[in-house]
Amino acid sequence: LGDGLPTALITTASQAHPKPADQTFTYGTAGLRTRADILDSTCFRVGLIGALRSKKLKGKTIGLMVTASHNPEHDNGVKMVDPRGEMLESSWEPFCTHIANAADDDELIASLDKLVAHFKIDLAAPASVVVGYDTRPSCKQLVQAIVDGLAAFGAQTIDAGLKTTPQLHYLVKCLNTQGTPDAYGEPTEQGYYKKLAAAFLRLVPKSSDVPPLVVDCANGVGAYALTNFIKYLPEDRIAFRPLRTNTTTAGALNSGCGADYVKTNQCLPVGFEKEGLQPGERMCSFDGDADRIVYYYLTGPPTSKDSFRLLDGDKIASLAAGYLSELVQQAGIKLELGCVQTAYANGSSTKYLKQRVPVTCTPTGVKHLHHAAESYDIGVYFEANGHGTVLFSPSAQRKIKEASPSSPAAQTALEQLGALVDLINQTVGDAISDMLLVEVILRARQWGPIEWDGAYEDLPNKILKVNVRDRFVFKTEDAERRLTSPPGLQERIDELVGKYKDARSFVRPSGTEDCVRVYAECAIASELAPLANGVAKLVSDYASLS
Ligand code: G16
Repeated sequence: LGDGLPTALITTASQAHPKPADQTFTYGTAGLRTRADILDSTCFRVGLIGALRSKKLKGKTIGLMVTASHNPEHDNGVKMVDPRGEMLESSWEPFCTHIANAADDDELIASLDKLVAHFKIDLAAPASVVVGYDTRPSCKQLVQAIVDGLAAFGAQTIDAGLKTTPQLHYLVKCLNTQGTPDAYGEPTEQGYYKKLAAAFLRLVPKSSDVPPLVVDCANGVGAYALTNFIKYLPEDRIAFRPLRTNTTTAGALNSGCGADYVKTNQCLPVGFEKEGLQPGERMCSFDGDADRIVYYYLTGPPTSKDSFRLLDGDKIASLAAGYLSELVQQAGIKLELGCVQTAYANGSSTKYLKQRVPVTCTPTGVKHLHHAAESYDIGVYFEANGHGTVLFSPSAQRKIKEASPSSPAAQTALEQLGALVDLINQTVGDAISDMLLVEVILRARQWGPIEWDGAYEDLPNKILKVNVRDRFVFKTEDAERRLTSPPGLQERIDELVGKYKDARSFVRPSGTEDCVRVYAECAIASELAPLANGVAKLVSDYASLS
C-alpha cells in the first residue's frame, strides 16, 4: 500500500488536519463546498489531489481557488482549475469525493493510491499549483491546509493571494501558455487589468457621456478587483459607482446584495432605494467571487417593487449572441455561433434565441456549459443566474485574425471581433469581463437598458429552496428537467404543471447548498405562486416519505 507515495510525510501532515467524524463531503456543482468550520481536512486533501493532478499533467500548473462564491459568509469551498483555465476534468470528481471522505490515515493513503493507479500518475513528475482566495475570514486557515497538502508532495506552490475566481482561472491559463504562440496574457493581476482595459479601449475609442454604471460588489472580492481595475480605464470612456464594497464587516458578504440575491428575489439589493437611483439608470450586481453578473434598472420609484426590471444571464446571452452574429455577418466570414443554456433559462429567452441560433441545454454548472460551448465556432454560454462567457474556437480565432476584409465595414467588424476575443475572459464566467462586454455592446448599439430589455418579455418565474433531510434522494435526467427519483414525484409535478398556462417546472438537488431547488414559470403572473408553492409542497411531502 502507498508504494511510491510520500506516506510518512502525508500521514504526519494529516495529523494537523483530522477529518471531522460523521461528516460527508461531496464534489458538487462547483467543487467541494460546505460550512467553513468543517472544511480543514478537505482543503488539506484537496492540496494532495492538486499536486497529483499537476503531476498527471507532467507539471503543468493547475489552480485552486478557495471560495464559496454566492453562499453565505460562514461557508467556504474549493474550485479546482485545469491548465487551460477550465474546471477540473470530471472523471476526477468521484476520486475527490472519496479522498475527502477517507475516515483515517490508512483509508486516506489507500484512496490516494487508487487515484494514482487509476490515472497512472508518475509520482516522480513535478507539480505546480497556484492558489487564490476570496475575502472570507476563513480563507487564510484553509489556504494553509491546502499548502500543507501541496508540501507533502513537494509541489511548487504559487501564492496568488486575494483574487476573483476568474482572475485565478486567467492566471492558470497564462502560466501554462506563456512563451508559446497561444500566450493568453501576462500572468499577473496587473496583466489581467491591462489586457481587459486595452481591449475595451480598442472597442470604445472615443470619450462618451454615458452615465456611470452602478455596481453592487456583493461586499466581496469584486470590490477589491473593481477598485484596482478602475485605475486602468480613463473615466471619460467608462465610469463606475461601486456600492456594497465593505469586505471587512463580519457577515456582510452576499448579505442582502450580490447577483444571487438580486436574481433569486428579483429586487434591488437591500438599501439601494436610499442611493438616489434614477429610472433607466444601469445597475449590475457581482456575486461573492465575481464570476457572475446580472444587470437591472428601474422604470419608476425605487420603493415600488413593480418598477424593478431584471436583465439576467439569459438577457446577457441574447444581447451577446445578437451582436456577435451581426459582427460575423458584417465581417464576411463563416462561423457557426451557438448558445448554451440550462433548464433555468426563461422559456421566452430560449424561444427568442432558437429563432436565431442553435441552442443546447445542459445540466447546471459551468463545467457542463463550457464543454458544450466548445462545440461551436463561437459558443455563447450563460446560466440564467449570470454565470457565463463566450468561447471562440482556435479556428475561429485564426479566421478572425487572417481573413482579408472585402470592405471597410468588414475590416471594422473583424477588428471588433479581434478585440472582443481579448476582452472576453474565455476561461470561465467573469463578472468584470462580462460587464465590459455588455457596456461595449450597449454603446455600439446606442442602447440603454430599456432598449436591451425590449428583446423579449420574460415569463413570470420563481426559484424556491426547499430544505429536506437528504437532498441526494432527488435524482434527475434530461439535463435536470425531469426527476427519476423519488418514484412517482415527477408524475405529480406533471399533473400540477398541466393545470397552468404555458407552465414549466423542475426540481433538482443543489450542488452548492444543502437544499433542493424548485424552478417554476408560467404565462400568467397570478398563477406563479400556486404553481411554485405547489411543486415545493410535493417535494417536501415526498422527501419526508423517503
Ligand atoms: C456555482 C456554479 C454555477 C451554478 C451555481 C448554483 O456558482 O458555478 O454553475 O449555477 O453554483 O449551483 P447549484 O444550483 O447546484 O447550487 P457559484 O457562483 O456559486 O460558484
